[in-house]
Amino acid sequence: PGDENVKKLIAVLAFPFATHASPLLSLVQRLSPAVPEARFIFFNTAKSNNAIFLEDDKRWDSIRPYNVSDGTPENYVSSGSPMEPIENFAKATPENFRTAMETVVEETGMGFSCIITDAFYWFAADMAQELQAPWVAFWTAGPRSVLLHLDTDLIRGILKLSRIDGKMLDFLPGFSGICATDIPPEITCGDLNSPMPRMLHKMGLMLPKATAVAINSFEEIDTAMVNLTNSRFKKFLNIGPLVLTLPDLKISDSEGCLQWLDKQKQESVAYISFGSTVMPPPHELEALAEALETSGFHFIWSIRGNPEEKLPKGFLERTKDKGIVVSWAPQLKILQHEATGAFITHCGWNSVLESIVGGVPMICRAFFGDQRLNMRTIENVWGVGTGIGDGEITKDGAMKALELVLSSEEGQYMRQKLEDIRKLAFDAVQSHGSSTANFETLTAVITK
Ligand code: U2F
Repeated sequence: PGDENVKKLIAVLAFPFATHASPLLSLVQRLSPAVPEARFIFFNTAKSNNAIFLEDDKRWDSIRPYNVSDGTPENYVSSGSPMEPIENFAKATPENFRTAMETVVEETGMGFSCIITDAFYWFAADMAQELQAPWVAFWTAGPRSVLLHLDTDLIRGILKLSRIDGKMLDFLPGFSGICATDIPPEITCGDLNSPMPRMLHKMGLMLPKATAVAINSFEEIDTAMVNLTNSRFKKFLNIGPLVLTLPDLKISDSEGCLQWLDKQKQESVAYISFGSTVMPPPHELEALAEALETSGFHFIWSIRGNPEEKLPKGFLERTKDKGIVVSWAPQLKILQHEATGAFITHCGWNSVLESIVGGVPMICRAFFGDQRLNMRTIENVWGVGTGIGDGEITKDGAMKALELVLSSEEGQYMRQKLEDIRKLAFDAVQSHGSSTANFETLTAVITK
């Protein structure tokens, strides 16, 4: 709306790391037409805002990026640890958000009628109470991990921190057969005084206070979780997969991955990506490269940075007829292409959903956070993928997994199961689907 038609201000508080802010922006883009009189202020770091707001996109004029401090101390010299920017940012919250929100209130003379935040932001419970406004928390991962965070204290009490190896979560409804070592380590053994475990612990305590928790998932993907989540939150709204509910965005494919795929046989290509933050250690990259070279399967490998430096010497030249290596791939389109037959993934939730939507079985090498839990769900609950070796990538383990998924009957069986789940995903976002109904409930919460 033009300034004079703005009747409501809605604050959106994004988490600026990994793939958190862009699904939150997708959610807000979907909400905005439903609340035409509202202006959404998207509070996020400058770096993340610059990455996700496309310059020429005027479709969502009612969503305005607003930069907040990223918490980098003055004269800061980076140690190179990838956790450091996250920890600096976590320390700067919630003051950085509060300052920015106060400035907007002063500038516009309007108060916020609703706060939509990344679910990590437990402090929004207090903000919402002060404003007497609803708090909508958005969880960017799966339903199992959010439930476990609620029970951090219980789980820690039962498992006893020092020895979790070999212990099972059978005492938790819905989690029998899941090992304690498979769940996010922040829950079982993280130091609750350090920034991320502390934030997640507090989140577990505060999230039940949210007016609604929205999640980028759909009820039918994990029916065992539906009653459990409904009983723990005021409103738990599966509204995804969001990738199926947005207009087709321009996805750049400067390296021609899709054209190359057009020339490949059906279900013959392995796509490899470890998401936006993970980089496997050099010996695992080498093992995977050797497995691809020896097995001869065709591949697209998305690897951030300079591939010449990351992959074995001569690998790119020797495999140039078999595969493409790019620094960023049109993943969603690749996974929907009929030539793609396997996805070697770190099991980030967005990747898992995209693989399901594309009907591509997964070969899993999980690293941190919810990823191992997602891997177990893929393997044991849905049966649509396999682990790789003993957790680390080895040449032999990768070759066996590729063989299994790309050229065995078991791989075909996984594809059939995926077809069923995939259909459920598409049904959920149809006009009578569960995600559509939940989205309407969510709209009602923010328009009230
Ligand atoms: C964190 O996950 P990541 O950001 O590491 O990974 P994903 O959730 O799988 O999201 C990666 C997204 O980046 C896209 C891809 C996904 O939408 O399509 N992408 C791409 O377009 N091209 C590429 O070459 C590579 C990736 C965290 F690490 C996980 O544990 C969490 O589950 C996740 C959600 O909270 O956030």
